Amino acid sequence: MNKFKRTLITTALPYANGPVHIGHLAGVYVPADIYARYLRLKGEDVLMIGGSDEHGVPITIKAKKEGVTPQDIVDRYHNIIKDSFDGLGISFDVYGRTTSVTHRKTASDFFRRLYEKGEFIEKTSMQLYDEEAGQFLADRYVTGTCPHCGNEHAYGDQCEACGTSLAATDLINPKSAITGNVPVLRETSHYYLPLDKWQSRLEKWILEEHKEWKPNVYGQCKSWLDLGLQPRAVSRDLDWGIPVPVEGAEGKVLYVWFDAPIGYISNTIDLVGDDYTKWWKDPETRMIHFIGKDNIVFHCIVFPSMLMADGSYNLPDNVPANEFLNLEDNKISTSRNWAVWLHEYLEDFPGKQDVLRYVLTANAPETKDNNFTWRDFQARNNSELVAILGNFVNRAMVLDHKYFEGKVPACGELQPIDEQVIAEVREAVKACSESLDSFKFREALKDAMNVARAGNKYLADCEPWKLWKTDQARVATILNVALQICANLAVVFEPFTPFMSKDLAGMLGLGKLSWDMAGKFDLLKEGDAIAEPHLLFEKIEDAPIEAQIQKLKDTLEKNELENWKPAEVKPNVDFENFEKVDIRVGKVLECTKVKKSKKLLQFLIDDGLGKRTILSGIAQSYEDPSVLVGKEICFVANFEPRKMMGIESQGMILSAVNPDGKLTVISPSADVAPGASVG
Ligand code: B3M
Ligand code: ZN
Repeated sequence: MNKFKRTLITTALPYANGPVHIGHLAGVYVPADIYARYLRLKGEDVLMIGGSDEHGVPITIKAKKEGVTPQDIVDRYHNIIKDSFDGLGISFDVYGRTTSVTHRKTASDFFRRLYEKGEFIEKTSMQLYDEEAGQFLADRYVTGTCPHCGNEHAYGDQCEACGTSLAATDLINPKSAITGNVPVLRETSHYYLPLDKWQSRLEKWILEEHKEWKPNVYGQCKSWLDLGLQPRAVSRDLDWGIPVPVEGAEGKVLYVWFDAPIGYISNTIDLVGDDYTKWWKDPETRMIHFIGKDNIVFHCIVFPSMLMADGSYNLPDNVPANEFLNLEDNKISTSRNWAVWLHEYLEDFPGKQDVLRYVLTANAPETKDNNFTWRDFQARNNSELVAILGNFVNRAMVLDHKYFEGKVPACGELQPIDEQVIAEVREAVKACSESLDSFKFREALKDAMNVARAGNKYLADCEPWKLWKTDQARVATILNVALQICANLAVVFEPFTPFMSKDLAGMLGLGKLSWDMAGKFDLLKEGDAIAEPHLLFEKIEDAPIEAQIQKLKDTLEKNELENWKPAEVKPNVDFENFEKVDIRVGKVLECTKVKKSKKLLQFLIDDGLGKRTILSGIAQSYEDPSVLVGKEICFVANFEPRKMMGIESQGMILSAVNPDGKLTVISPSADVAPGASVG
């Protein structure tokens, strides 16, 4: 593996049009952070580059909606995102932004270099144009029907239903996202990167030289390459972005997917200055892109083509893209607010960063889409972190305090059971390393957990508390081994749960951690002091979990309301049939809840001819039914009488249903004599 001197880790730059959620974390940032921390522990030279993607249409759409500038939007979300990553312990060496001066210059220079080398084609074509808004519609500014799968809400750059990447002009029935108008076609010219020029080099590089890439990544690349690459426009007619830095391109900006990956370079420059060439151009540096599956083509085909067109950069060594994480069985969606937002999690669960990191890794969508549920979150905390890891460490340390006053006891001669647990720990550590080296983080976490499982079983099997009276030297050996396992846990868990690891290392008095400590059993010396133990993890009760589930239910209801549409009109009825329904006005004389029924109200109505009783299932909409007394309401007078709860109902009260399910009775808008017919 080590033909490389250093590793550059990049993480997809999240759009600064909203906060980050658990889908982003599970897909990109948690695995990247695990990997970066692991390499650092191994003493390798590594940089982890991150930053916000602050251009692109989603940002301008959001700004327009709120009546603020795109800069306002990106300033707001860049800070929220950056702080929340910090809060979760995502250990970026730099977290930059694509509106920075360095980035503007780096991206402009990059474009100009390619332009001067003749690497672009300039093409004039017909593009969608919104006449009312006075602007061209590209990417997310236009929605319509996907020509591949028929999804009616596809965007001009991609269909989220089938994942196909689209050109705005591919859409069937396109509609402007700005005005809702049907766009017209208008001529414009753009710069295109001829991806076809790089087809055969990409084929050789990916399909032949990188067969080790994850099957989901390799497969997507292969199907793109099999389809045959086409030139791709890298400029747009927009006013938010980096101006195309060549003459005659006024009013055009770089396509966001052209400038964003260059952001990795700019942010490296911001961190290390001219030394960036060492990280980007020295063949002894390897580059790893951590991304989600919707970004594969840009990182494996488009950006590498840009880098090849330049000619002086390294290509990525691996792109371990993840699939998607769903939330409670539904696709995570920023616009529908169906997400667990990181900044909210950090507020709702203070001090529980590791729990989220653990659950997202244990459940990572590495090979297929996966599902996050709050119940699973709770169960993994309570039955894994608390019951296995936390419990083992606590037991070992409490016993040590009980028998040896918090000093590391002497290790005597090892017995087979000790040798066995040592072997198990070493095996788990080795497996963990191998899994981490091959980007299998779920597996790696299981391996790390196996260290704790082995420790738990060891203590349970040895039962040192039963030996204290007869063989104190043996108890000393057992606890020495158990404490060494605790020290191993501090090391192997550092990439996954760094907060716990720091806490544990502190209690054990371990200095700086390094990966080569893992598997060793002399990490703690006889007589070393162990701090008074406290619990590493605490049980999560039902209440906070139920509160989160309720929050999601509220979101669901709110979305339903917002998406509510009146029902389709029923088939026509003729006058003759309509006339058969005898609708009249009546005056409410009495109105009370029916005992033992949640739904029914009992009305006594003056119908002009006499009094009648009518039952109506609207009790849940009228907290205090007496408000209806004295009101005139409409009712069906010839509705077949029927008995409910032992009471005969002689008619039907008319009421309207609101989108939120609330019912309201229908009253005439002015006084009408009871018994008057409605029609
Ligand atoms: N901002 C898309 C995304 O957030 C995009 C990634 C850029 S990485 C250079 O999915
Ligand atoms: Zn589609």
